[in-house]
Amino acid sequence: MQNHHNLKKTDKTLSMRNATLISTLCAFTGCTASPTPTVSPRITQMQRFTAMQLDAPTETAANACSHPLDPLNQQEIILSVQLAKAHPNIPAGAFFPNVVLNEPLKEKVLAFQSGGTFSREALVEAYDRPKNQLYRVIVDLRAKKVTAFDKLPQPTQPAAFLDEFSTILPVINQDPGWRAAMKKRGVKPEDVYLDVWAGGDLVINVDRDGKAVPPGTRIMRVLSFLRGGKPNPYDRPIEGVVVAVDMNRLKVLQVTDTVVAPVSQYNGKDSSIQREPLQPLRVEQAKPSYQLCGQEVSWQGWRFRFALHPRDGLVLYTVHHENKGVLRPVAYRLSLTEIYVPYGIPDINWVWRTAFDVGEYGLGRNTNPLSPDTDVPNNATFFNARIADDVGGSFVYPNAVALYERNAGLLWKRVDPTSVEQDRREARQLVITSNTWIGNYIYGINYIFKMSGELEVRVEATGTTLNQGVNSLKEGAKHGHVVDVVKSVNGGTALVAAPNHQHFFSFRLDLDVDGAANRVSESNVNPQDSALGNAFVAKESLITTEANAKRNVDINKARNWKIFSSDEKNALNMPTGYTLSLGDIAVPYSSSTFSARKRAGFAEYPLWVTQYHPNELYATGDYPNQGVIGEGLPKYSGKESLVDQDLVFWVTSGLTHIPDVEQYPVMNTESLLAFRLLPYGFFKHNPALK
Ligand SMILES: [Cu+2]
Repeated sequence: MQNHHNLKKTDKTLSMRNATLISTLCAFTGCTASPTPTVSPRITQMQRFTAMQLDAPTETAANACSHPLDPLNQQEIILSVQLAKAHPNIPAGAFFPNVVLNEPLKEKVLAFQSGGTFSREALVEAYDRPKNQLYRVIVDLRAKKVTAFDKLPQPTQPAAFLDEFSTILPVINQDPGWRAAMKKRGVKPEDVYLDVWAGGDLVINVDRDGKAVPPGTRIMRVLSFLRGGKPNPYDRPIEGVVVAVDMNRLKVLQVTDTVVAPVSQYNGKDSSIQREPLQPLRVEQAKPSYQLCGQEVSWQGWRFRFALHPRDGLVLYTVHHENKGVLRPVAYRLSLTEIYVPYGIPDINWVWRTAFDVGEYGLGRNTNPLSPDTDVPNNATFFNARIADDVGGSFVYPNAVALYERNAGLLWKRVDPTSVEQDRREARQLVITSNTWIGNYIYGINYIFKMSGELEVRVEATGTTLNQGVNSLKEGAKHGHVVDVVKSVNGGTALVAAPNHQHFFSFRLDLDVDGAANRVSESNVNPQDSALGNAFVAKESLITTEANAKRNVDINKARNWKIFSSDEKNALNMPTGYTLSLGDIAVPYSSSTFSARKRAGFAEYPLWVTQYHPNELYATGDYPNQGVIGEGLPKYSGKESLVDQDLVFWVTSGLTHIPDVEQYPVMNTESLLAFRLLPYGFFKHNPALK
């Protein structure tokens, strides 16, 4: 009976930082019952959703459109985990936090001919929770066997996985320390939303009972917000309480109980009170101008593939420009490899809040469905995507990726002065986009193809600021801004502040401009001495090695970078090229000795260039969750030559976020320009002309 009672109470606190998706999935499935905490609620709903037999796009595509880079289908995911499970060293009960296509070697992909045969391999990560042991397994899905098996050095950690977000909840809910901390703040435990995070950098050596904590113990940390039957709990922080949980033994290590600040009882609903209604604005398009073949898109000379990767989210592959039947490569693979979000409050409850959203959670695993007329225009085509769960199955995200054309104003206009003839063209753009829901934030990634031969990439951030409860305006203004003064749960006044923080978005651009062999120059514009005083020149300097390829922007020199083909020349006998132009950037403001900053070494420079190596995929390394300093890009960048090599460009776009009242109670979308790739002698003439 007692057990049953606890179960019901726990049920009410069900919640998780990492994108429950339950509400959105329920919108599709019509489910109404609250999930119970004895199983992962997310998986339960996912399985129900999968039962609808939605197909991911490649699973319905004709064979002629199949390709070696297609994501794993349902049967392949099942087989991958079965093969890994059958390995004698994988213990029963292991979780599978990551099951993904093991991408074939670039040479093999580029040699692939439509309709031909190709290999299929999967990377399977298996995690033994009680032993804190991670395995990395490669399986050959054609030969049905394990081809590589690695027991990774302890304590290498996988990303947070689905089971953890539900398993952790009763551990906290039944904890006397946490319950006492809630009571002290006038909050009933059953009224709390628990927000589950990866552990961060704050190590715990001794638990609250004085017992030593084994080094490398897997930790998750949990924040509390007042739910109280109201929407949007992030507007109602319960300050001063953080629970750290040992995820290997599933027990509380520590409950910090420091600042007591009045808890807001704001109703969270103001965002439904809008200005006067907008009149409908519909896009009429009988059929799109693009063609689809499986995961391949062709439009206005552009041709590329896409996939929703469990970790990287939306990935573009084999980006080409086609003219008169000739396909010319521009990029092999474009992805977002990390999002680093450090908060700036020097407090024990905040210092560990340094999210590494790609490596700790995964973008594809937390995809948020897109909706016509709000996320994207109503003329969009939507794609479902299949992602593995952590126990050997999979689920399909509805509307995971959207593709649409939009009117972008004027492409060109000119007037012939002799005839006064007007010559003008519409600028059309093709956008492919996906959203990720990680806790209080939703991120959008947008690849925007233009008729000018330009590819622009933008990142969007929206959701709710990660709010702080404070005791005075002065306290709230120390490292952020107070955004609201409201009634507290105790009948007094509660102050809610939004703290300063930063977002760093690390993109990996495997560019192949007219082939893999490329060179890169930095272009700097300088005034030039001349008798008439009007001269200035752009000087291009070859970047020869990785050691010289950690670069910064310089607005005084109109600095950008030119990527040239080593082999191809244009009609004027100049190497064909593309310009890389950076957009919104940020510099880290935490101390240079701050451990999370050291693990986010990529953020020290907005551009790095390295020589291509197939396994160098992530700016913070393969395993950044509770990871070590020096992994990832700082390790990839050594002394290798960058001349006439296959080059990889690492671009970090950033947002230094000093929030204010306009971002409360909900943040309007902030759209960052991450970077632009612009043709530079690549075409014969204006590429909008055939
Ligand atoms: Cu922000």
